[in-house]
Amino acid sequence: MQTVGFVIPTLNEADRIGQVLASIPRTELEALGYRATAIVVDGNSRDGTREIAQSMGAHVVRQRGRGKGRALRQLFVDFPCDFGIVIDGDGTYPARHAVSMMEPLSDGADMVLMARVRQNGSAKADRFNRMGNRILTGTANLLLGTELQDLCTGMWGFKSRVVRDLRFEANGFDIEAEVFARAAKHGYRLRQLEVPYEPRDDGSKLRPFRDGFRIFRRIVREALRRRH
Ligand SMILES: Nc1nc2c(ncn2[C@@H]2O[C@H](COP(=O)(O)OP(=O)(O)OP(=O)(O)O)[C@@H](O)[C@H]2O)c(=O)[nH]1
Ligand SMILES: [Mg+2]
Repeated sequence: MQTVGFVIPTLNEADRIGQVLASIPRTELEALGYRATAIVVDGNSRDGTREIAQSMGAHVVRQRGRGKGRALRQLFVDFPCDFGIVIDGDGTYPARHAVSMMEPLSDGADMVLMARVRQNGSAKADRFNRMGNRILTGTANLLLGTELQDLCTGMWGFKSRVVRDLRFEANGFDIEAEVFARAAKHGYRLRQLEVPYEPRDDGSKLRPFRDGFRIFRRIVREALRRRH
């Protein structure tokens, strides 16, 4: 049986990590021939996130340093499964959609990116992020020659060799921009699917201006790197 590791970054997600872990579609994946494991990579939460994750059978890793990028990179070195699915630990992405990611991943695709489609209109708090994401996605497509639908999605899958081959540097929320840009540049085949998304109304770790700027800077760096 092939293995699929769900990589879940968390920072103080005690209210939500339980629901994310419970919604991993283990049975459906098993029926398709995949054994799922949950790997929570935690940024030193102080609200009991790690304990909850452990009690639900997840493999829990404490990250070194801070930031979502550092957390993911720590797991990518020697990634232990055949496939990986990154999914935020805040319950905003439906883990059950992982099932639909396996067909492209087991076939021609090296990565599958899940583009967010907002449900029930758009919450006010989310409107700003959404606009920022549109601008960043458009900038990336322009500068990198990609056709990305959602540069900052927190749900994406990969064949393990992709994260083993590419050496990433991003420490924070610019990790997705770096991964997608490099994968595209290296000729890896990216498939995009849509996924329903429920924006959170509290507990966000994203600081729109600071993180938006870092993502922008990352896109520019990757674009300049392409010319060498
Ligand atoms: N390990 C780790 N996880 C983090 C860190 N910062 C954020 N996360 C997690 O990364 C995921 C995404 O963070 P969010 O704060 O939801 O950021 P976002 O999804 O871009 O922003 P929202 O639209 O407000 O949800 C969540 O599961 C967080 O708990 C960190 O420093 N370390
Ligand atoms: Mg989120």
